[in-house]
Formats: sequence, C-alpha cells, structure tokens
Amino acid sequence: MTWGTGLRATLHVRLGFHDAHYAGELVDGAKILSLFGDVATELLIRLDGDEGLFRAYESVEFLAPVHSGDFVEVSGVVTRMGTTSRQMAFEARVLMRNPRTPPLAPSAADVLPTPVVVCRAIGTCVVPVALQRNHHLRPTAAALPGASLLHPLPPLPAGAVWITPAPTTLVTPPPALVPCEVILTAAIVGAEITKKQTPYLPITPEEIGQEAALCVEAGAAVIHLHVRNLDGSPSQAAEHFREAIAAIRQRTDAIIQVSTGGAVGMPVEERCGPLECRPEMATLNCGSINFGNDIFINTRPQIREIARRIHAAGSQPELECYDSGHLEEVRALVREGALAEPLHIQFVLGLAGGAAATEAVLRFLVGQLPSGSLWGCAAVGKHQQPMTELAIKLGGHARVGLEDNIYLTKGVLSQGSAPLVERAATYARSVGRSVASTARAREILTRVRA
Ligand code: KMH
Ligand code: ZN
Repeated sequence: MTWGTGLRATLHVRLGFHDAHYAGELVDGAKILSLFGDVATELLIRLDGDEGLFRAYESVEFLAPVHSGDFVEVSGVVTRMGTTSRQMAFEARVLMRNPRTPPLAPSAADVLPTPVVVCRAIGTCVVPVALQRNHHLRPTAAALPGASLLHPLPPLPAGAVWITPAPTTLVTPPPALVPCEVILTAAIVGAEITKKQTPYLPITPEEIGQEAALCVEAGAAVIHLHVRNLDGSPSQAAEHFREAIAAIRQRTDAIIQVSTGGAVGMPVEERCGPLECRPEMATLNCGSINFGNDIFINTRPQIREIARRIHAAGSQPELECYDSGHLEEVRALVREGALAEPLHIQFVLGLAGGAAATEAVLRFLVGQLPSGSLWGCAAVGKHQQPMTELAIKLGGHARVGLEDNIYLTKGVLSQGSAPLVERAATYARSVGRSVASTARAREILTRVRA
C-alpha cells in the first residue's frame, strides 16, 4: 500500500469479548471500520475543527481474522485534500494477541514478532466549507504555554494561522503560530545529478519549461534553476539561462530563481553568468563546505562580490546556508550593508560535509535566525521528505526536487520533480497550511524585500 504523507493519527485498542460476534470469538469486520471512522474523525477535528462526515470507502480489504483479546493499532493518514473532501488511507494491525494454546493460561498473551495487518482501506470524508473552522481558530489560552485566561492572547498577525502539529510524539507539542501559506520551491535540474542517475532529469530548454510547468501545477511557486549544455554537463552561460527562462515563461509565471552556485569548481565570473538575465531571484551561497568529496568554495570576498552583483542585477537573493557559521556570515553581510533585512534564508541540510538533516539541527538553526527572516529547508536524499514535512510543521517554507533528491520512495525514482512537489503540497494542506500560488509567493517575498 502506498501511504500518503499527510497528517496521521493512530489509536491503540483492545478488542474485548463484547466485540466478538462470530464463532471462535471472531470480531466483526464492521468493528474495524468503526475504528477507522474514529481515526478519520480525529484527523478531521485536527484539520478542520469539525467531526465531518464519512462519505464513502473507495476500497476495503479484510486481510486476516481478528479475535477478542487482540490489541490493534489503527492508523490513518490524509492522502489528498479537496475543497471539502479529505481522502484518507487506513490500516489496522494486530500487535498482541492471546495464543489460545493450552496448557498456557487462558490469560497468556504475546507481543507478535511482526504486527499482522488485518485490514486496509481508502475512504473519503467531507467537511462543508461553512463548517471548516481551523483557519479562524485559535487554541484556548489554557492550551498555550505560559498563557493564562487573565492575559488574553494577542491577536493573530495577518496571514497567520494556529496549527496543532501532528501527534508524532507521545507528548504532543503545544500549538505553534505559523504563517498560513507555504512557498514551495522546485529545484528541477541541479548541477550534479546526471541523466544516468535518473532519466527524468530535464536538460533541454523545452524539457525544463515543461518540468517547471508541471511543478507549478503541483504547487511550486519558485523554480530554482540550473541549466545544462546539450551533453548534460552543467552550464552557467547566460544564453542557456535565457532559453530556459523563456521556455518557463511561455508556460508559467513562476518566480525564477537562478543559481549563482553553479557546479563545484566554477569560478565566480562563470557562476554569475545568469545574472545577465536580470532574474527575479538568485541564490547567494553564504559559506564554503565540503561537498561530498569536493569543496564548494565561497570565500568571504567571493560572497560579497556575488552579493554585489545580485544587487546590481536587481535580483532578490535567497541566502543558502549549509551550516550555522553561514548564518553568522549573513549577519555580517547585514551589518556591512551588503544585504538588507528582512532576509530569505534557505537551510540546505544533509550534504556530506554540511550540517546534518535532523530535527535538532533545524530547530537550532531556526532559533538563530535574524528576526523577521523568511526561511525554508532543502534537505538532500532520503532526508528530503522528513525535513520538508518538519519545516512545514515548524512554519518554514521548503524546497524539493531532483537537484536534491531523485527518489520518491526508497529505490523508486521520482518521475521528475513534480511528484515531490505534489507530495509536499499534500502534506502542507493536511496540516492546515495552504500552498502559496506564484502571485501570493511574489507578494510575500516582495514584502520581505521592502
Ligand atoms: N551545485 C552546488 C555546488 C546554488 O544553486 O546556489 C551549488 C548549488 C547552490 O547548487
Ligand atoms: Zn542549486
């Protein structure tokens, strides 16, 4: 079964004698469906502040018998969000059971070495728009740390929404104030991934334009752009960028963010080629790192030179930070007047040689941000999905795409970057954040620039 990546809920339930309905203390399949209904209700309350209605099961498979005395774990995950519909996938597993084997005592019970999947289903629930409350909801004062009813909550800033993070830990963290919209960036080409690694890598301007359009359709507002020579090797030539930008522009109004990082080893002059196109955005890499077995060199004078050129091109910099020291460089650039606050910072995590893609690291980095900064997370390889989801839960933005990760799931190549964008968008919606359109992303980023 392909599990979605949205908000999840899990119940643990012991089925008793009163649940046994058929001979041999067999539990009625309808009991499992009723537990799926409870999981769906929890998900709807978390998403919409309403119990909603279960409209239909698209599929139900009963895979193994369930008996009284079985401990079942019942999980559900939001797989798709419509305006009013919420599709979910469910699974019930028996974790512990009574062996019913004399001479063992009748009360004997075992933890099964591997859980037995007893039922799977896909279903769709509905919450009418008028009943969807969470975009306007605030938690009670008592639910907030340090808040008391004597001290009313401050009003929500415009564009913010309270969300309760998915209960992935036993102690559910307190609700957090996060921006309502998430800006998704699609890094569709990169400089290092080869056609040999994935045939889905776009190379020609046409392929790049088509891929960008698919990503925007899936929810991306920003296209992080590298280009290639026709033999697939990386290029920072302005004419190649011009062609790729034209192909993207024919199909979408996405924010185009050119790379000034280029490929490892390129000199600054070459890396700055795409700035001739006067792009809307450009990356500014804020420090050197070991980049796998190579070194991605960004000396302090080089960073300042590229910042100057980005400014001269009228482009907005996105500040690529691969480790905590790079945030210190950002602070220095602000002090020197080379960058104006507020800033848009992208944490690039999980590279061999850079900061780890872990929750602790991301939380630390976010805690070090200059106030008022927008931030996003781009994590590489297998870290891309969990760190994207964490960034979305923490109120950040996110970058996905083949530049950073070519797999949809372990061993399964993503057919381009769009499926990765689509998955991030589904997750964002399932935790109550909407996905910024290109127009909204432009407004949010322009406000940052002002
Ligand atoms: N290709 C990496 C060495 C950027 O786009 O600004 C650098 C990179 C960063 O991809
Ligand atoms: Zn890049």
